[in-house]
Amino acid sequence: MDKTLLQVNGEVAAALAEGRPVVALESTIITHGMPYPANLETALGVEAVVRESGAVPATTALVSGTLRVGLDTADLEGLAAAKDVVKASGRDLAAVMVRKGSAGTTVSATMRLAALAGIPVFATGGVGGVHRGAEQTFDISADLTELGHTGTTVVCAGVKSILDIPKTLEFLETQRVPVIAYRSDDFPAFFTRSSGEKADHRLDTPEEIASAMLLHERMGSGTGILVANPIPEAESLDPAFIDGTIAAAVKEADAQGISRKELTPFLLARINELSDGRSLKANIALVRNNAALAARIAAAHARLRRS
Ligand code: PSU
Ligand code: MN
Repeated sequence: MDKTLLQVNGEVAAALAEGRPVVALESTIITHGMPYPANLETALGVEAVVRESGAVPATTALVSGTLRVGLDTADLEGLAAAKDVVKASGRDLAAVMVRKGSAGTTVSATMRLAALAGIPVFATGGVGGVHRGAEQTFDISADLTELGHTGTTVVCAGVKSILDIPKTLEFLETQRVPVIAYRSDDFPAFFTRSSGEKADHRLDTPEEIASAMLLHERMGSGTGILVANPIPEAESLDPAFIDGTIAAAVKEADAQGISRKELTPFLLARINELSDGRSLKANIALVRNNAALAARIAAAHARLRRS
């Protein structure tokens, strides 16, 4: 791993050097996950939540060929408004860098950059997973294999039922990735607090999660940890309503032959449209909720590492 590939901003570099808590944030949610200007407002709002909760935000992206960790407002505005930006998973970074392109980093790419920078905790909305129909298409997100290779703790709100949730959980088991639900027995389904599947583990405090991170690392496990933080009750959507919306979007994608890396952005955009913005509102609330928990986990982790 070559840290010199990264351009880390001053605030993040200082926090890391002093052992203070930092939370990595992805940028595909900005470039491909939400419409403008909600994407920009969310990106700025999530950084503010991380600060209020006691950590330094480190949004990652590829900007004009440079791997960046910690962005300023102008960078975020540029990414939010850009139309020609790539969606980059970890494997895409090198080729885009060579042609000095810009990209939003997915969960897998952000884990790579966080690991390079030495940031143990990362907050997002939902991770990618095993798509419905994967037995035919083989469409399994690189987020899951990266979780099997990189020791970053990823705080999410579970996965959307655009995915096959039982298969996603099976794949995470195969990849040796612990799945820990926060204050819940069930694995959440992004817009709703339960997917109907049990989570493997439940922990109820940021300190317990930070302790589990340190133990996992001390055993040389070599894999990430997926922390599943259910959407707050008041913001969650009616399961029948959102399931119907997702099913309609998946059907449209099938009919239009949308596949590969276009599939997730297509589904996210269609669900936003078909739900009259209700899914977007829930999405914003849960990302903020995850950012707050990630900051508290990062703070506990920094304290425990010092002691
Ligand atoms: N799921 C969401 N919102 C998102 C994504 C997934 O609810 O913005 C983005 C994340 O960046 C994730 C990526 O890493 O999509 C996964 O894409 P794919 O399914 O093509 O691997
Ligand atoms: Mn895919």
